[in-house]
Amino acid sequence: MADVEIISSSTCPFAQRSRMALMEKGVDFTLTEIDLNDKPDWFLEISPYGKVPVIRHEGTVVFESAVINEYLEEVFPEHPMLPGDPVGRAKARIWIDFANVRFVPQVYKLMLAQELERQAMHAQKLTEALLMMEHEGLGKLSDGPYWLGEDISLVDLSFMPHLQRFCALAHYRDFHIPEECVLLKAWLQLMRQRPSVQAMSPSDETLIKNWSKYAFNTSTGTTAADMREV
Ligand SMILES: N[C@@H](CCC(=O)N[C@@H](CS)C(=O)NCC(=O)O)C(=O)O
Repeated sequence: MADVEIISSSTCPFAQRSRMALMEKGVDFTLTEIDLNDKPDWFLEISPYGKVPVIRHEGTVVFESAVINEYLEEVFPEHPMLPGDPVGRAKARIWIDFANVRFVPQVYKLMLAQELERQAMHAQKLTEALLMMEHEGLGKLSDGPYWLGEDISLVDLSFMPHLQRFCALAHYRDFHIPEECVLLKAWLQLMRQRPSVQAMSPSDETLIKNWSKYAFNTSTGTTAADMREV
């Protein structure tokens, strides 16, 4: 029996972050996949937001991908994925927060927006986020090739799954990473080679099909409800 059980759903980008952390850290884990359209009662009892990922470890339940990843980092210190010094960790957390607060929501808002005017507004905000990642993040934090330097970190994991889903943004919204984001594009290529990314890489066709619920604003899930404009 593995130490950690992760409750996931096959195409969830947030669960992908934590599955990647487990793999990158070499932690043995059990994967329990659930159907988000038919959530089991036992899942609803342990997941107050009704969202994956959730992990169970030694009688403790932890949810929220960024919190799970920090928990894993503390409990399994081997293969560290955060810097050892407070300043380095603060910088890492600033960009993890950026991913959660400024980048990811714009991806969903652009997908969910139905009016052209709103799509243009969110496309502009997403472009600004990408340019900031390029120039203030990858351009200044280190010499690469990863966000914090030579080694992969929780920052890389926070951004990767949603960038993988840009095929859906291209398909439904004709949105593309700006040409000037050369560091970002090189980093994306590098990340695509990692076994932890390849282990959970649905085809573009699957991702496009799966995200039609956002593109046509038909999703009844809580993620869409949280991201939708009121
Ligand atoms: N902030 C959460 C977001 C998790 C999330 O939105 N998960 C989605 C699947 S990708 C989910 O479980 N949604 C439930 C639903 O749509 O009903 C995290 O980082 O873990």
